[in-house]
Amino acid sequence: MRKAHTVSSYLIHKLSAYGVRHIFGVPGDYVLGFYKELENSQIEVINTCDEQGAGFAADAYARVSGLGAVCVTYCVGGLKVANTTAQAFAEKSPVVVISGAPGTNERIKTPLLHHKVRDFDTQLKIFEQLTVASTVLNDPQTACREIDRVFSAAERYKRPVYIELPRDMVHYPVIAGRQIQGGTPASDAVVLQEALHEAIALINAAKRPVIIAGVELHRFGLQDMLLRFLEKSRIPVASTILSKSVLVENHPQYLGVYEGAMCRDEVKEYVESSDCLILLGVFMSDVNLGVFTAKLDQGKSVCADSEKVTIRYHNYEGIVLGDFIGGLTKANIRKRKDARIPHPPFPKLPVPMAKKQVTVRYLFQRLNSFLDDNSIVIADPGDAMFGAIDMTIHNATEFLSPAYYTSLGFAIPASLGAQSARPDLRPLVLVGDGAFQMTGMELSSIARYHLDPIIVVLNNQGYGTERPMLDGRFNDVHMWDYHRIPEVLGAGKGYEIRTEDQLEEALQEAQKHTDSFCILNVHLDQQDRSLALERLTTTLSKRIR
Ligand SMILES: Cc1ncc(C[n+]2csc(CCOP(=O)(O)OP(=O)(O)O)c2C)c(N)n1
Ligand SMILES: [Mg+2]
Repeated sequence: MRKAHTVSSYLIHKLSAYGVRHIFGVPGDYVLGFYKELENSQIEVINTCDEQGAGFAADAYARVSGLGAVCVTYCVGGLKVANTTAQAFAEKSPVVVISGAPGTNERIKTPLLHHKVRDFDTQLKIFEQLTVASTVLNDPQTACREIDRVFSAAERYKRPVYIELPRDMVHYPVIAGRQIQGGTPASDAVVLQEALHEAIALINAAKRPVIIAGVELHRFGLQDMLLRFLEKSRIPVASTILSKSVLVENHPQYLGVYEGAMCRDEVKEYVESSDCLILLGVFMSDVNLGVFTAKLDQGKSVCADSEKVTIRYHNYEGIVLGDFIGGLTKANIRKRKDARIPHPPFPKLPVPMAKKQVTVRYLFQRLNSFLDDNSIVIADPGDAMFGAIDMTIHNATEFLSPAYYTSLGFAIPASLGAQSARPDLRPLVLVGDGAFQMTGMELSSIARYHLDPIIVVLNNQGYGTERPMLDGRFNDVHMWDYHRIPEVLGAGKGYEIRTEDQLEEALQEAQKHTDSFCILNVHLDQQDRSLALERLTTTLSKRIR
């Protein structure tokens, strides 16, 4: 006998079956009934101050544990997670967006119900653009099948999905039928053989092949396969900023982050002088490629992602990424012995000096040595992200940053999501003052759920990334006493930092203080910036003027 379900119990059952243990959101009257069902379930509801915070938290949760979920009310809440869902779509992070909605029985004669924008399906139409599958659960006959369908799509494409739940459907009984089988389709065997044949010949003929490991290897669970390929071939490997930490960064074959003109010279030279580039699951996006300063020659490239395989100028369709990498791993690939890996950055930690103002470079050097096996680094776009490029992350998948879509305000709520998913990790959050002012209030949620991230606010008095492009008063932000936020929240520890020795003291205290979050307000010179940002903004400013 199949278990009797209601629409909501089936949806909750499905979330649990996919490993979701926390759901983020803000309730409203159109979704209160479903919140009560959630409260009575195994899934923990994490209330955020604002829906955008919930959306970013769910995105980070998905990146860390495979699937995330956010639950909001109709339009006033739903439209606030449009941006975070867009980011999850762009960066392939599977988030289930559940939105309450007016009941099917309330929609007769189109009354002007609160939160309605234009038509009852306005929000649905928007989310159709932002997700890979969407549904309105307005029919108990099809509800289970619809839920199965959208979850399968999230799993297969690693992208967000949208489920709208009219409030009168929550307790409707449903019959769960046979589950639709999801998963990935098989590769076309002939095309796969042909592509592998061409790729293997190119790789074996090359003198200095290099792998660039992209973020899809993480999203599609192919990191172990990558390690096997590395082990077998001994080919050196770089990551991109979006895929940073796709493999452990102290791996003996790891070169560092490759990002065109933005990365370290040694990595740039090694990659760009290679006679065979093997790009696996890489997003060919502007920031990922150093704003197109990357010099990657297609004529020397084997490029495989979840959509297609391109070898030199030949396209192969219908190949599953895992089958391609698996094929390379099994093939007779020549083992390399002569790769000379550049030294890691930040070899020696400078002694902290009293009265010496903290610079961006010093800050990252010091933070790099602060990391341990339990750290997960979460960086907001801005110099927080660029400065973090050269940090050495100890374990795989322990660096999160929206390096393609680059929405500010990700990092603080992402630490809520990441630490809910992985309580064994302590987030080190790197955030600009501008970004902090967008979603920093989620520190309140972090306090409420007793999490203990360490927040480093890079306080350079405004939108530092934009100043070298085009400056004006519009790049200033109001000065806050970030270190005094714990006074307002009644939780957390704050530190104001201007000099190297103050930074030292604060970090040592923060390391010991695990009862609550710690926030370090690090004053930086307005003109100071990381080397990577210096290079990026010079390139961008040439295009704007
Ligand atoms: C939501 C959002 N709004 C605006 C931007 C455009 N933007 C890119 S960088 C930047 C400045 C960020 O300032 P801050 O967080 O202080 O970091 P900094 O550049 O100073 O390192 C802005 C406004 C964006 N990326 N995301
Ligand atoms: Mg700033």
